[in-house]
Amino acid sequence: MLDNLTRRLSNILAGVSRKGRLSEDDVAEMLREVRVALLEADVNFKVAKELIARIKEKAVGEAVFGTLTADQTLIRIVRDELTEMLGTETVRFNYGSQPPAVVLMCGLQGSGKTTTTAKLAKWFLSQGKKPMLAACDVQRPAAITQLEVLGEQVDVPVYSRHDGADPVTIAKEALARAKHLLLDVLIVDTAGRLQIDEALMTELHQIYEAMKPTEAFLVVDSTTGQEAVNVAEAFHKQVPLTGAIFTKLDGDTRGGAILSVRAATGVPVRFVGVGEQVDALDAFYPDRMAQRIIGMGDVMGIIERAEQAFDGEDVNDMERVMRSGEFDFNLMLQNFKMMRKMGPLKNVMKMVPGINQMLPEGALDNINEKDVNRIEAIILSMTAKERSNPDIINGSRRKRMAAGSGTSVEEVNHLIKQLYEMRRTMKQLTKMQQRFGKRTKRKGRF
Ligand SMILES: Nc1nc2c(ncn2[C@@H]2O[C@H](COP(=O)(O)OP(=O)(O)OP(=O)(O)O)[C@@H](O)[C@H]2O)c(=O)[nH]1
Ligand SMILES: [Mg+2]
Repeated sequence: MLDNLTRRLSNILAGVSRKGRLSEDDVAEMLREVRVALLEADVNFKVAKELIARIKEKAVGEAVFGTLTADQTLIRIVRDELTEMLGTETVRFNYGSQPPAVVLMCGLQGSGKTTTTAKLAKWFLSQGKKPMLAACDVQRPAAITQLEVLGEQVDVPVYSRHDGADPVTIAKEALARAKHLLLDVLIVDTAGRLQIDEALMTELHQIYEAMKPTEAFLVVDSTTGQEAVNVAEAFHKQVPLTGAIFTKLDGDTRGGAILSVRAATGVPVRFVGVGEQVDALDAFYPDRMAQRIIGMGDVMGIIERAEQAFDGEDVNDMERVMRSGEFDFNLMLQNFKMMRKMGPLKNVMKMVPGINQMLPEGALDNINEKDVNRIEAIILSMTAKERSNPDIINGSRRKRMAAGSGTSVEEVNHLIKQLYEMRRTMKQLTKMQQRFGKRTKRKGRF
């Protein structure tokens, strides 16, 4: 997700850090590069321009030029302004005053509404809530079946009718049923259209009026680029949207629209879809996203994924270790096991701070699980002492490990080097966060 932009921005900011005292010209040059990077990532022109203007204004205001800590101040300003642009605070889910809360899902055809409806249901389950789905897309008979199948998959009830009843009736009946069953949330899937037309808007409007949803989410396909911003604007005029969900971020997208939509329309991004599976939905955190795209990684994101994968098991140890830089091979091995549960390795790796500077371009996309098996084999061929104290691994031990794991000495060397680099990066991150004073705090569950 947004890999190119992340690479560009982290390189620009790393360049600034190497410079020492920054003149006004240096900063102007850096901002010009940031602007180009944003535009190339398909960020809305106006949004990019305003962001740059605000960063400049702050930089002047805080008189960064010529000071020794100009780079740190500047990076902090960039991070803060990006966060501001994405929506300072994480918006919590609004459960309303009386259950069930109603979520209206809307969007163009094929944007991912039905899939995301099921993903959200799964997310609510993970929050300890009891959701129900309403099949209000009666345009295509197959749409109802699709939702029923998905509902079964996530083990959540679906209210549907196959007798041609109109969507408003179905929605109302579903609401009554959800109330009767004392459920917490009703998620209403609606029909899509190829483009925004009268009929779609009228239907949506009717459902909206009948249901008075606490949340109205626009589902947008992130591969549609800037058009996504226009779509959001058009929908927002008809139905007061409370959030946007960008789908297909796992695909080939420059992703700029996701960065522009809130600044351009006021509608905050709430979730992102990162795969076809029902668990491929991530909550969207503006501060983490900002931190991530400037190359500071997303440690909180990794921890959260781990928590989900382990269903409440304590992963504080992992956080402590990652921050302290006391990483050894035992932990690496343990982490591999955890990471396997956390989803495709490359997605998790992308959240590691500084990873862009550590690896050559495209390296993460080439990560495959077979390589991980080889690494695991090497670690397994180590003695307990070697794992906890890698400093003792000399030449002959390296040879033994290579032979024992069916790999080469080069691979063993490489792995050991990686361990030390990881330690260094983790330490740097901790330092960076101390310097900035403001640690990324968990904003709590929704
Ligand atoms: N890779 C990927 N595919 C997704 C994601 N979300 C949805 N899809 C796929 O996109 C396609 C369309 O998804 P649907 O959920 O049927 O879209 P819809 O908006 O309900 O479509 P209509 O009901 O026809 O308007 C399906 O093949 C989904 O599997 C995502 O986050 N990543
Ligand atoms: Mg659908």
